[in-house]
Amino acid sequence: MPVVTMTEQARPTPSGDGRSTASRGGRRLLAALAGLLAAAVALGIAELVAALVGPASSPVVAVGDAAITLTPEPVKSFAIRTFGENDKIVLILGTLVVIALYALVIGLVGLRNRRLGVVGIALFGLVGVVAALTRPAGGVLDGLPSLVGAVAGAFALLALLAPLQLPAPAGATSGPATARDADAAPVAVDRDGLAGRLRDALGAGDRKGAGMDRRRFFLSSGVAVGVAAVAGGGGRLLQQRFDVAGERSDLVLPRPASPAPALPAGADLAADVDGLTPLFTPNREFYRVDTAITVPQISPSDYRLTLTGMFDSPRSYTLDDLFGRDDLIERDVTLTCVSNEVGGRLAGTARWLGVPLGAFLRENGVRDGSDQLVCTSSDGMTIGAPTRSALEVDDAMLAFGMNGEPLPVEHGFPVRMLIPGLYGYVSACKWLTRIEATTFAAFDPYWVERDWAAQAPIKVFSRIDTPAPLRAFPAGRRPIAGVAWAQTRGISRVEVRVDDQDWTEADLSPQVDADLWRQWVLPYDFAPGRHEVTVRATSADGETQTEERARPKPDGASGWHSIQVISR
Ligand SMILES: Nc1nc2c(c(=O)[nH]1)N[C@H]1C(S)=C(S)[C@@H](COP(=O)(O)O)O[C@H]1N2
Ligand SMILES: [Mo]
Repeated sequence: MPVVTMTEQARPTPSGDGRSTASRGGRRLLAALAGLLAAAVALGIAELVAALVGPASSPVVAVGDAAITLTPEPVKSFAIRTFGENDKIVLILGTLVVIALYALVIGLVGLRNRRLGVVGIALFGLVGVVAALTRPAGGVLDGLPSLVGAVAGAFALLALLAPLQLPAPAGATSGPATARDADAAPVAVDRDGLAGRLRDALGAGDRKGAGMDRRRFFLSSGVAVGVAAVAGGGGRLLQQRFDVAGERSDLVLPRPASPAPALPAGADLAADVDGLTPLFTPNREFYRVDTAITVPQISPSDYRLTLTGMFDSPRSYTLDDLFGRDDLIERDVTLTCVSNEVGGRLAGTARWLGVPLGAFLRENGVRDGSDQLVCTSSDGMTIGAPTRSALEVDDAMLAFGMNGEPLPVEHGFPVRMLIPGLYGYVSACKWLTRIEATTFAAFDPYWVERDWAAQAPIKVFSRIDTPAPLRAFPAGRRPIAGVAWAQTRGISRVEVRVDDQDWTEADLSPQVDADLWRQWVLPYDFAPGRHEVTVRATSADGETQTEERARPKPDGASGWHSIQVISR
């Protein structure tokens, strides 16, 4: 890099106050850092206050929540498709990056005009407050973390910028020690390079000091980092007091009056076929789709399920009320997401335990005029299910058990709805706290407002799990295998086509229940080369999966799953 050695006298700087452009660059760099640290302090303090109010009131969470609500639907589906389970982590990271960029700018603005810098922080706080207050489940207190955080951030910004302010130009040299030798020569100045600015900012290679108090700046920075880390880390830790994991694991599930039918021998073909999806999905591996950045934490003892709207005799239920019923059912059901693409993995099967939904609704006197049940979760999500399906679909339930455990918190603890045959977004409301009997005409729930279909029965679907596409394997005999589903109807046939040969029927796992997917396997002799493998399923009521491709929006993807494989 070009380093020019010279004296101040030899070459006066253009900034008439006798200071080099490089030192100005250095100050800017430190000012930007000041902005960043002020934001860190603001966020850290906000996390601490959120530990009093509740995790969802944290500005990062609230702003992320708002971003999810405001994000155009295509972007949202793209995020679900691309990042899957990690969509929320990506969102939080994105939010933090935006905040960081904004904070850098605030630091620079604050260097020129402190008042404007403070206004910038105030705006930042305002966004957090508004985001927290406008959450569907938001209360007045939810604005507090952003408010207090912003005040702390403003103080931090002022404290950090103070050492960067230049002393008054003429003769006011009573300033900081580092400015003492302001006229010393020679100095090494790399006028424009970033490295030079950095060096200048850090005080290396420039003994001149540029009239700012670096030592004080770095001291204040250290304090800011400490405050941000302790408040933020402590806040996060303290927020765990809202966690209900402990209470969840203390719960003892009641026994069902009607247990799940026994599985036939050899029910799970995955035992013999590598790479085939197991019949039951372990809870930890069960796909998760929701808009909740912080998972709602509902204490079992606080839980209430309220019924409103078109009921003759609506009651409100505690968890004990639900657990204590004598008509509990246990059923094996496959749940799937409307966002699932052809070949996608947004589906899972579990053994669910809960209250039979039809009986439950009838005993509360659901009226004939209601054709939609609007289910509301504790975080304000609304999911609208057809009243008729809720009443008539066998095995529809208010579920509180999943594979022998209380529902995992991510999957709706303590109670969710489940209606086999409907995609999750029109049936499977998690963290369910209210059911309103109403009509489709009267209310559009969350996803319908975003142009997804109001009614969405699951489409006949089949997927190839193995062999994996485009990963070469030795030529010869190996199974082609996967799963197929058509909940409430069941699967009666799965056919596989390799290249342009005829369709061949695959073996199916034993029929367990129409609400359950079926595994399919077809052993096949692969000649060396590249092959195209395609699958299609037929439901027990005779509908063969359509070849016609449709995107997930508005009512679920369709089309045959087809992959390229290579054998050598
Ligand atoms: N409260 C709430 N319930 C919800 C959702 C949500 O975002 N919030 N998403 C729905 C969707 S789109 C699906 S596919 C299922 C997914 O359930 P899972 O996460 O347990 O697999 O939950 C449904 N229930
Ligand atoms: Mo979904």
